[in-house]
Amino acid sequence: MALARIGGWKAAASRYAPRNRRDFHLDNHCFKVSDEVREAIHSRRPVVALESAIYTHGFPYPENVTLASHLESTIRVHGGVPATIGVIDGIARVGVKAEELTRLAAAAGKDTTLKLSRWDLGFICGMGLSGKIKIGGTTVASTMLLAHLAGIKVFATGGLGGVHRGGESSLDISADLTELGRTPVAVVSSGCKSFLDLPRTLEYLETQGVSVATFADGREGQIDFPAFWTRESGVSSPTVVHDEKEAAAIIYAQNLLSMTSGLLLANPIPAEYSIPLAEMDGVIDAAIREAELHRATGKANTPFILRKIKELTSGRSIPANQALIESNAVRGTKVAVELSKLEK
Ligand code: PSU
Ligand code: MN
Repeated sequence: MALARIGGWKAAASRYAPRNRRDFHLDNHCFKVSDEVREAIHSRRPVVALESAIYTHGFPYPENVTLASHLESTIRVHGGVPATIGVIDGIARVGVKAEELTRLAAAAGKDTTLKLSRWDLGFICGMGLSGKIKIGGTTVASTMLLAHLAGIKVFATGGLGGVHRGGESSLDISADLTELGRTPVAVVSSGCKSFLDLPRTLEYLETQGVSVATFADGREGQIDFPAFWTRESGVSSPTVVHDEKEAAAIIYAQNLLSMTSGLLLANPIPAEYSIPLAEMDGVIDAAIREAELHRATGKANTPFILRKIKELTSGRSIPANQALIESNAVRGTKVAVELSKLEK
């Protein structure tokens, strides 16, 4: 009887608790990888992860539906396999079907839709087991964690979280930064929005052991770490890469060195969409003041500021935002393609 029970427990444990990295490819009650993505990872095809908090908490509905499917097809056109990551019906999913993507995007702005960072993942999946909580958009931090569980090494997004202004006393520092310090996934982003404290963000990444490289795109001299809508930030990038081959070589080297940290690849917004820093500064200062007035702190801070910026730029920030994410998806795919050549 006791033995049978132990046998039963063992069988259950092997179903729910992966014993080694290969087993992470298996599905369990909290984590599912789509067939297409699993097959692509298995055969070492270039897979690019995409986050879903940008749809649930960054972009308004219905523009986010169009963006979500556009990003997936952009990755395919450039020879990659997209893996959008999010929580649906309480299950963390890597790779979603078209109708699931629409469900995620349509959940934008609803009180019941959670913005999920690393610390909320267990909560939503645990509650999901009892059917209580269903949909959540994953941030850079939680998307990295889930991408790594599935075996994905490259992830494209819009903006990275960072150290908030005044973070030295509020300690509001995005979990994206610590995740980069502990999870070996390369994140392609347009840097950080300048409502954050960029110099402190870079200092913090250095402390976490995260390498930060900005694509030079033929530029000479000082290369700035980009500030999302703006190519220039006045803050110098710690290192520079010239093309996707170089970026892939760094990922490959970090793997060969068994490094457990990630890599931040900063891809400046395409020049034709770049909004001058001085213009954005005024808008951002006003948005920060509004956020303080409404006491939008903690995880509500970033979505609140994004909404205000959209209002204050009469929606002009949206096309720029779309252009930079698309450009990051293309970059991410090219990096993943180069990486898969190195790994073959
Ligand atoms: N910055 C943006 N757009 C975004 C986000 C950040 O310019 O959509 C989202 C991302 O999902 C990022 C998260 O991972 O916000 C960071 O939130 P927090 O600061 O609460 O960790
Ligand atoms: Mn925060």
